[in-house]
Amino acid sequence: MLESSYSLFLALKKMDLLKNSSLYWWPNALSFEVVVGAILTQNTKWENVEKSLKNLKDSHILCKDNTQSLKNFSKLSVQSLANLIYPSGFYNQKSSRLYRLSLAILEEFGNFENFVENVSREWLLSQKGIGMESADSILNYACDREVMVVDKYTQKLLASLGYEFDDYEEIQSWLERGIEENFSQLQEYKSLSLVYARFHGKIVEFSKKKLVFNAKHFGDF
Ligand code: EA1
Repeated sequence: MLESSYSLFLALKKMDLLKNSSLYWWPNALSFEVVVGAILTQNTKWENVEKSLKNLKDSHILCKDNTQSLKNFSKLSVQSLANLIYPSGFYNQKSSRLYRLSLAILEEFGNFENFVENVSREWLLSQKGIGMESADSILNYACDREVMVVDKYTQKLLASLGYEFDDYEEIQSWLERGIEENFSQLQEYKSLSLVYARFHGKIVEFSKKKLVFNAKHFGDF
């Protein structure tokens, strides 16, 4: 058994899994694109999400101005949005969710910057089609909050290491606690939120490469 999630973080860190990624791992972190990606990636592979995001950018619905993007989404017909996000599946459902979410963000927060500053996990979870993984992805990667995302890869990896957890939030607390308690040893990172962002990214990249741990990986701690 691992000492804590910090041991897992250090073992993953040595593998240099994010060498081709941006700082926060999630492409275009801290933008509205993350909100869109968090919905689109539900029940599908990231590679399919990238195709939908490209369609949205090519048609200028998703642009550099986050609040303009929000307005574009809230003015689009659900049918034309569905056509653009066809590659990532469940397009009618996701189109409706994205349309309603964009409208709700504009109504509640007025613009993207105010959303980033003031949105809560509870508000996100009360929106149709946003579960804990989507909410936490938005909080960490779009809003730079100190929240660690838990996904299927994370659950499988911890199970393979002999951990049994009752639910999502128990896994999340365990992951966050080990990092928080050792954050003083992670001075090269400018913030706790950045460590969580990269930690989750490392877990996803490790899992996608179908790598496995052996005793050697943890031997140094
Ligand atoms: N997988 C590879 C992902 C990625 N960037 N790169 C991913 N899955 C969910 N993601 C979000 C962002």
